[in-house]
Amino acid sequence: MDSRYNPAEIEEKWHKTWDELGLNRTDTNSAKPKFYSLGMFPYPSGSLHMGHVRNYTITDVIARLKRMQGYRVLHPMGWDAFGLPAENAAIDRGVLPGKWTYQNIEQMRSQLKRLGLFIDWERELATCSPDYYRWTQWIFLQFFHAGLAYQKEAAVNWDPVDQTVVANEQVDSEGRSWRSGAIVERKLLRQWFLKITDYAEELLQDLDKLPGWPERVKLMQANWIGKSTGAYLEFPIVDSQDKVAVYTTRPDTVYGVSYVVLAPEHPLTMQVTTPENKPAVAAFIKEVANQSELERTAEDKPKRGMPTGGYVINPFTGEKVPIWIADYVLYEYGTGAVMGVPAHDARDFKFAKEQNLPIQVVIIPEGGDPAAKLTAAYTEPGVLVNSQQFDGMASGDAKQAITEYAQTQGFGQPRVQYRLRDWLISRQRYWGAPIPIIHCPECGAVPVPEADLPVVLPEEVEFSGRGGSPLAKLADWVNVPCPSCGTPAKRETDTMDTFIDSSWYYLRFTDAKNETQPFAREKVNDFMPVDQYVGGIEHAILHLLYSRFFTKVLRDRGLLNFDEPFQRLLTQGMVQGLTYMNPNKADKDKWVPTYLVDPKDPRDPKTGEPLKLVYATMSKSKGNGVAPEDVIAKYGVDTARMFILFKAPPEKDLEWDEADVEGQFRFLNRVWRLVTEFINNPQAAKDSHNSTHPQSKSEKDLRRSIHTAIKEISEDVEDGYQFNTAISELMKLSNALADADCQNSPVYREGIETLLILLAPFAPHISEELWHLLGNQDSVHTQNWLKHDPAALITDEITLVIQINGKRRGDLPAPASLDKTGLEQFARESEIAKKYIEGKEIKKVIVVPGKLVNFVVAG
Ligand code: ANZ
Ligand code: ZN
Repeated sequence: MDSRYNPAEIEEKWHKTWDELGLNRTDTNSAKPKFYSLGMFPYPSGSLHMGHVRNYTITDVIARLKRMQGYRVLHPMGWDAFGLPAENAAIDRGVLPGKWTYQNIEQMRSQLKRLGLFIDWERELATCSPDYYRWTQWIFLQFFHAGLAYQKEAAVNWDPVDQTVVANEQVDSEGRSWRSGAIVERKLLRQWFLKITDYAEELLQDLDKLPGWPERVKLMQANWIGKSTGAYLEFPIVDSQDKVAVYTTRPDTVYGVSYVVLAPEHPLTMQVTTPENKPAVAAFIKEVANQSELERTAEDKPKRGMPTGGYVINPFTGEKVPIWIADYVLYEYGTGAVMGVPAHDARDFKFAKEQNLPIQVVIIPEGGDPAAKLTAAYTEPGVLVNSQQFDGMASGDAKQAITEYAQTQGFGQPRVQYRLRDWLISRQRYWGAPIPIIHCPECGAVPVPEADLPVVLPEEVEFSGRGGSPLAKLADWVNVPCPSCGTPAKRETDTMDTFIDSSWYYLRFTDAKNETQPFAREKVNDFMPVDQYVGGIEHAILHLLYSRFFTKVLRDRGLLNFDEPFQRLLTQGMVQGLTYMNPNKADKDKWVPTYLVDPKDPRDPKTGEPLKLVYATMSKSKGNGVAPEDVIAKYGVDTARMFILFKAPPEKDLEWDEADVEGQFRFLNRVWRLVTEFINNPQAAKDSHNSTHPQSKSEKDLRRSIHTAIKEISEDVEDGYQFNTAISELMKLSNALADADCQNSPVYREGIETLLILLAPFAPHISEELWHLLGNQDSVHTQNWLKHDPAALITDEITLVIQINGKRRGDLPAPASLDKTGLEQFARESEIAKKYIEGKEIKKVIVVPGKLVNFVVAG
């Protein structure tokens, strides 16, 4: 028999056979429990990178394992195929977005197929295909009918380079768009929103139903939702019927209000401004309108503002308080107005100092001096002073008492506030799902009738360059009669945020071919929720929050019957490669692509400065990527998988290291040799039936190793997918086989078979090939996962420690069968004991069975 391991040959062969046998298809035998293993679907950029390979290797191992453990497994794949890069390609290269996208899908599909993953390709979907986005549009209409999709004039983040709106969450901490990297501007536009705020409380509460999610992801979601509790208080405007409503988390400080501040965009701003202040206020409003939210709220920036000349009355004191406007008050949060309490809020303190506004202390530390001068805001809890009937009360109690008082007096009430905003979903872009709405001059926004879905995205369009949606220029497409009254009307030309497409794709996989509904209720309820979801931490907030929101809305529409889409979540670490870094530079500028550097004398090609070699997340710009196809060509898929799984636990970053890749290749070669030598041994046992009665010490030892491996690996994969330690156990088992002295025994055959079954989910091709070389007709992947035999783990030898007067003098192997008396006798006769007790009086012997014998001697 050929003793050479040739991965390329066997991998291709088994892909074909598995396909023919349909092993990768979803088992629909409903007698089995279900398991849904899902990796976050990729954007079809055109080439598979190592992060993808890691992601889908993890879900594949889980899928294969669960399958062997008796589950019917759903492990699908699709394409998150709408989005801006396709449009940019159209602009830059003149290729139609649809064509570009489908070509990329072709290419990535064949790269994925080369990995031999057990993916049910019959359920493949692409979000840009009309048979998918038809249902995206249908779901949008569900939101619309539920009153959860609405239009509103909004100050939006405008990306001046890509000429599109980006959501708040798509702007980074420096105020840059995640798309183009340009600093975003503010612009007023009529936009579509989804009312995710209606679900804020449930999205927060239900995090408790997700014990299988990483704590840090749940914390990020909770912070994003940002629940706070406080009070809503109304300050009547002097000489007006109107009131300024504020939201405060510190009603206990209301006697310390020095001023109230309106957001410049607040509708009352111009009304309260006195004529002489109007020009300055109007100019200020205009200026602020161009700033991003981040600029306005940055901690380190001076707070800018000005008086309006108007006043309110503090309803608690009856005092007149000036109304200001300032950039740090955001129109979209709370009521868009705040009460300024400089003594107890850091931001107000700064502002009052800068603007020379009075500072009135109303909370002091227990036993503190009410007259002491503040050098900074006192923001800790304390005792109330200068607060009339509330003086002397603890600030915590005062929050409630003051809110209750306001409520009985009719100028306030308790209020819960969330930082979460409604989700802005309209994009002035082409390559997305058209929003299925027709704007009629008579009826307003009219939904496209369900029978007319999908609203097809015209494929042949002209890209004249960036700026505006090409859809708006297609008169034939835009102009349609109103579905309700027949008046000439216009289609909505905005398309949906691509996060909408990915908010429900996991549902579609349960019934991907359905032509009459997005999914059948019984199918979605059968396979959902996803049992194990795997993807990058970059999706910790948005994608996961949106998906949870969609699930809850669809549940409330009666389309499905579960509360949460993803039972367990694994956020995989990044794949890192070695790259050069200039330690004198910051951020993006510090990376120098490896291909520009002479490894013998690594220097910055621009400045000549010496460079450091470090691990960093693989990326094109750093030039430190390792192409999956190169690794596969050199070592095969199984080695790539083994390396990825062995090098780091799935949630940790993984440092690509060629030497370790080779190490795994050598291991697989060892397995190959071990099994082929066994096959070539004419005396080898023909079956392993009698292996349960090992006779010789070698047989017993080997059998213990076999069942230890089964036990340990089963625990490792159950317990947080510790694939790295599982692979260590496989290595131990292969060593035990190599060292065993019973090649002809049925136990040895049991060992070989066990090794292949346990290896199968990790290195599926080599284990299948060897399984067949062993003479098996069926697939190793249809074998049942193994259960360990507890009897095999029992050792018949213990290590006995000998003590003299409690002091350890040595140890020796002893038969496990000995009882207390037998052990004492055995210990007395040992060389160690003889040496120490000869000629001495033994006063007492203490025996701990299985462990030690202690001789207490005199003298
Ligand atoms: C008076 C006060 C006194 C406040 C004090 C704090 C300390 P969270 O916890 O994030 O909900 N605030 C309210 N609406 C605002 C807006 N639209 N723009 C900017 N700031 C706003 O924060 C609530 C607190 O943030 C509120 O409580 C308010 O200031 C401010 F010693 O009211 B506070
Ligand atoms: Zn109409």
